[in-house]
Amino acid sequence: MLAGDVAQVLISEEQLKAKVKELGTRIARDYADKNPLVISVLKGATVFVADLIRQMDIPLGIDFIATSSYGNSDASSGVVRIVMDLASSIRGRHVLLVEDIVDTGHTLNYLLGILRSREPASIRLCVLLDKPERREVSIIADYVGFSIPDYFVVGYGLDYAQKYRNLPFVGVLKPELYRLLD
Ligand code: PRP
Ligand code: 7HP
Repeated sequence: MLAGDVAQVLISEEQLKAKVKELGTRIARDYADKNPLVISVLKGATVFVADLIRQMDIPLGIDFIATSSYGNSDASSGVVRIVMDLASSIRGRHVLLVEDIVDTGHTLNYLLGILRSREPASIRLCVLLDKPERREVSIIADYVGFSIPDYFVVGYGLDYAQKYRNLPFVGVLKPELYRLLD
């Protein structure tokens, strides 16, 4: 079983559910009359955003953008690429950018730069997980689910070598499973 590869559950399914509800309620209150465009960063944020928008009882749109920097390893290459762009214009829209995790900060620094240059009415950032100890560029999210220690985590959308995204909790793998695969 997949869950058998996990050494420690860091954030349980129940904790995730409660936090997503709290965040969704807060964000919905802040964006009540703004018809925000919720932009999710593929692939990691998909599970989080799917749950988050269902806790936001307001009109909103969704779009997706895909970046890549980690390849199949547990270390960022530091070079961020857009591998799939948005389908719609964000000019004049109130944008909420949703990410699964901010680690070194390179992905969000790059993305925020690109999105700001497209002249949205506003842009705010919501991250499920924040690893402040690992930061190389300053990123301060407007909405944060959990601040976590410097562990490479999997589950609830987060992968290691494209695996484990479908675990319903956030956990740490058994140490012998972390290897560079490419
Ligand atoms: C992961 C994660 C963030 C980024 C965070 O994406 O989803 O986008 O790394 O790391 P950083 O703050 O050090 O830049 P990844 O490139 O692994 O793609 P994925 O979302 O498809 O897993
Ligand atoms: C990227 C990433 N992907 C999965 N788990 C982590 O802890 C990560 N940090 N940065």
